[in-house]
Amino acid sequence: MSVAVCPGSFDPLTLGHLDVIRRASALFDRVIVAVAQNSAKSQLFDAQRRAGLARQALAENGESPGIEVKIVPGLLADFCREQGADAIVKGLRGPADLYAEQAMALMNRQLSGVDTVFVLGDPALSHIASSLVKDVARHGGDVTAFVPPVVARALGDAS
Ligand code: COD
Repeated sequence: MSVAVCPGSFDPLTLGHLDVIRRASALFDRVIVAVAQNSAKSQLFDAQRRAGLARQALAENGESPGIEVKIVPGLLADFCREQGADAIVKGLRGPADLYAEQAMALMNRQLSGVDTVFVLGDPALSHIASSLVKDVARHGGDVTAFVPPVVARALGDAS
């Protein structure tokens, strides 16, 4: 059985993330959506809440039973080894994403031996980023076109 780890901050999960998870699920038998900490970013929702929202969004969306959500307690490379991952799957919105992802992919491969597979996201969703969505919500804007309904409600409550 092939296992992919789909990592991110998911603060919060967006339709862009869901697209990448769906693409990973078409390529691998099992997909672990790995909710991790990006030390360069401050988080709106804590890890438990981010994972809970991701689980609810996947259920709401009728996603496959081969997809599960787990929290990464530390290093992604350690998590991948523990989970027996065959690959890490990341989404690319454009060249800027590749620039940022290249160093992480090489680091993770050296630490764990696990390669990163990149999928190009849907161009119709390439402008969607958690940080932008949070900013729109913070200023009272409508985020329903960018995130699953459960996330839109959570952002509304947090604003
Ligand atoms: N379309 C396509 N892809 C998208 C879209 C979109 N609209 N939005 C996001 N994505 C992709 C991103 O390019 C990324 O690949 C993935 O979805 C997750 O995005 P984010 O923003 O939720 O997550 P990041 O980039 O903050 O995640 C970074 C990690 C948390 C994975 C990283 O910091 C990490 O591995 N942390 C754990 C500690 C660790 O191991 N550190 C060392 C890393 S080498």
